[in-house]
Amino acid sequence: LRSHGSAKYPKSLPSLPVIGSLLHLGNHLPPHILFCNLQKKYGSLYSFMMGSHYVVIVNNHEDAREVLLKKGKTFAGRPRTVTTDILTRDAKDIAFADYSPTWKFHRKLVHSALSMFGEGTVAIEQIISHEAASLCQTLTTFQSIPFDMAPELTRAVTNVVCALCFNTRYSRGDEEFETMLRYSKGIVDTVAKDSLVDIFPWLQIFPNKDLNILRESVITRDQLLQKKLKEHEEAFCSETVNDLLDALLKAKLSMENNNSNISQDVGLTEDHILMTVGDIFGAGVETTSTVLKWTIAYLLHYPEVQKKIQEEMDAKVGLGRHPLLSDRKILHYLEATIAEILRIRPVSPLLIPHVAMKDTSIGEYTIPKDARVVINLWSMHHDEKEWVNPGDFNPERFLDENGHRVYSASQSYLPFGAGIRVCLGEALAKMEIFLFLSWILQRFTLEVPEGDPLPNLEGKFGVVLQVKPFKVTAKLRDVWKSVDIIT
Ligand code: HEM
Ligand code: PLO
Repeated sequence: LRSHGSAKYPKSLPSLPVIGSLLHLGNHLPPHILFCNLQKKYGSLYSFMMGSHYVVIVNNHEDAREVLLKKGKTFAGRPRTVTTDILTRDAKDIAFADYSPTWKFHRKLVHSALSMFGEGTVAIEQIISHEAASLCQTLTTFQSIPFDMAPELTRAVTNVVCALCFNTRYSRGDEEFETMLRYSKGIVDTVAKDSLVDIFPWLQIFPNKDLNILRESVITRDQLLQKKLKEHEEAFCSETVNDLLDALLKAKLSMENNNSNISQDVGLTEDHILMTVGDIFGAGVETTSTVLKWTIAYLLHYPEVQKKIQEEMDAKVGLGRHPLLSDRKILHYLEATIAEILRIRPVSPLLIPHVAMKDTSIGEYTIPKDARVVINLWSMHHDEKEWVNPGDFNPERFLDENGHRVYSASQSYLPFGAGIRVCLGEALAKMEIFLFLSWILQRFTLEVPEGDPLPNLEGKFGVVLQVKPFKVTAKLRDVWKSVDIIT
């Protein structure tokens, strides 16, 4: 980079070959941890060139807030990458689309559809509770037999987002659900590796194999989405909008009927509708199920935390009724545990990369247009200046001396991002996580199967930070054995 007069750029790592070797010396550390460690040498804001891209890594909350909030619009761009282009038909979705009128329009449509069918209504509480009841039923059939809870958790979460997007649900053993599990794993294992990944070069060791898996997975996903679209078009009635897909179709049709070209201008094409629903469906499934898996993994490591959650529930909810969303106000310890999980194992430790849309600055440093800006949430959530023993799992850090939930335990905490690119599903995700966990823990105690190791808490980096598979036993709690109020 040329330096203009007094312009001061973030400290730059020496050069690509050196970074390459650094990454290798790092013994293949996952990028969020490597970028956190590099602060020791380069400070909390630093940059490097990766191929032709200038990349800035932000590791502290002051700078992150400037990027996401104070200068949110300036940094609202997204980079184009090989893998996300395959996933989204060249960024015709929301999450990987650059800042544009089309992106804005779709984000708004989805936002209002989600509040119409979900967040704002009692309907969503019923949908989630129904799935939670069905999940508990399944856990009962596994009574004390060690099993992998992941597919059942995923099915419960999928059914909630299925209800919102498509007005359908999957039963156990449904073939379409099994197909979805398979293609989604294929996508999670391969997408955003390459360009998060012009950034992470060692991943280029297997791009071809990965690209093939990604392409095949995307083809299968597209067939599923196409089928849903066809069914919705056939049954469409503009009077009864049942789900997100109906809402998108309605917007498209009403624009076409006004025989304007607006639908082309704002990009309300079939591709856009499919990719937008694909985003919400994909995000809805992979994020929430990941948080539930992390929570269970931690509860197995910290049985005393599980016990405290149960004691609080016994005292405040009891056995005579189901947990309700309104209990979020009184189940402080459970809410604190969820907050702590989102801190210690953020779903998206590097967010999605942002792009500077014009020449700008972060703090005293000049940032040129087109710079890719990676917010390292991991560093923020593990900052020793902001958290006491950040490596320790400790829900109490989100409670005050009266045991009440504190809302901003630290400024250095943004599990859903912030600003104009903030997560669209935050409210939905929080409702689901709370209800599923409270239903499960009201009735069951989760334990490590005898002779099995504790779950690995390291995490596998990808488009979401995944837990490695592990088994549990779900034992019906003694207090329940004599109770039959809830079936
Ligand atoms: C974006 C976190 C659940 C939909 C994001 C971002 C984060 C995030 C960190 C990126 C923000 C940025 O790049 O600045 C989470 C967490 C979740 C969760 C921790 C669960 C606990 C969901 C759910 C949905 C969803 C359930 C769908 C209903 C989206 C979408 C975006 C997004 C569409 C892209 C927004 C944009 O680029 O304009 N999420 N998310 N998320 N999330 Fe979530
Ligand atoms: C998950 C796998 C799906 O098959 C496709 C998909 C769509 C949207 C992505 C999601 C995946 C992963 C999590 C993402 C989400 C958009 C926003 C969310 C990246 C790849 C987060 C946490 O940022």
